Amino acid sequence: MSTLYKHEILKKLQQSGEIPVSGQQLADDFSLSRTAIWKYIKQLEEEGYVFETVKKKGYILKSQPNSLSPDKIKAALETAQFGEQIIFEEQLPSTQPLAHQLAQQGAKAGTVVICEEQTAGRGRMQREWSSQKGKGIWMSVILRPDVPPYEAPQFTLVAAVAIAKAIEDVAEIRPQIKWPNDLLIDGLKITGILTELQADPDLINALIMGIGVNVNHETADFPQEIQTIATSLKIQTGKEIDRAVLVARILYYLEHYSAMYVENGFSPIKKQWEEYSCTIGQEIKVTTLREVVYGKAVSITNDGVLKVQLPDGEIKHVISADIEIKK
Ligand code: BT5
Repeated sequence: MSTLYKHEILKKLQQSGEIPVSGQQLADDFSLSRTAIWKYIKQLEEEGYVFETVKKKGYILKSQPNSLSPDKIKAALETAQFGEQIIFEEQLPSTQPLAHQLAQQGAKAGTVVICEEQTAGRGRMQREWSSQKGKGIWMSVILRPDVPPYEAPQFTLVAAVAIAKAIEDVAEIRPQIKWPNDLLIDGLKITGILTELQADPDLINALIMGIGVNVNHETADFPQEIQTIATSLKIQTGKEIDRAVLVARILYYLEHYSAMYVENGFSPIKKQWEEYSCTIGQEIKVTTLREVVYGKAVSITNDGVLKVQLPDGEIKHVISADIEIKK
């Protein structure tokens, strides 16, 4: 059976809402037999779609599974290129290595690797990233921006704006960006971003953008050790969020803002970043690979570098670090 027909039948039923669509009508539209249509409907039911059958009238789509199937993501996509290619797995150790491998084999910009569960999800510097089954968005997106490798860290900031906007559209709640790679709601972490690079000395081959969003977790779904620092959209809004719709929205903004960055650099995106930021103006602790310093986050530069004023007045430029906001 063809996934294309399944996808099209689903789209028709989605579009017709509460008006029943008859098996005969679907059969005519797709030049299939009524038995074939019935088989596609059965297949969709096995995937978690629920239909009401109205006698002599046809099918009404009553509910859809909260799954991340490529069919469902694609039905919500509004991009030119991102998400055209979606590799979906029920379970992976992490989406990052597979995306790296596909990028090396020439996968196009906008290719997505996504899964329901990661068994060895990771953060920066090999820290663990907890990725419960069916609860969140665990995905890697391949980008191929035509910029020099030293600009790669700025894509973390670009992605942060893209994800913040998508969350605002879909979940109707406003996250804050904590420089460089966290999104917070109510001071708790909702999203982490991991930007990795495949590059020659002066050319980026691919950026592998790892995105983790906690969506439909209850507090008890998180491992004990992060229950006091992590949160989900469901905890914050009280609503179950359709993950496929959120993925499609993230891809939409990621495509938009990464193109804008390649065209004009970070400065046109900087204002948006600042509007979401909870970092600027705060007293912070900065931990880099070499040292720990305390100071006030004064601004970010047009290149996305954080400027920190130390107690003696010196301004320090921080490219990469962990920061902690002091209350
Ligand atoms: C990050 O690292 O925040 C980047 C996370 C990127 C995850 C995505 S999921 C798809 C792709 N595939 C992967 O394997 N990874 C990417 P970092 O700033 O180092 O933060 C890691 C820290 O966040 C951990 O040490 C925990 O304290 C905390 N943490 C772990 N899991 C979390 C979760 N689900 N929600 C909130 N905080 C979490």
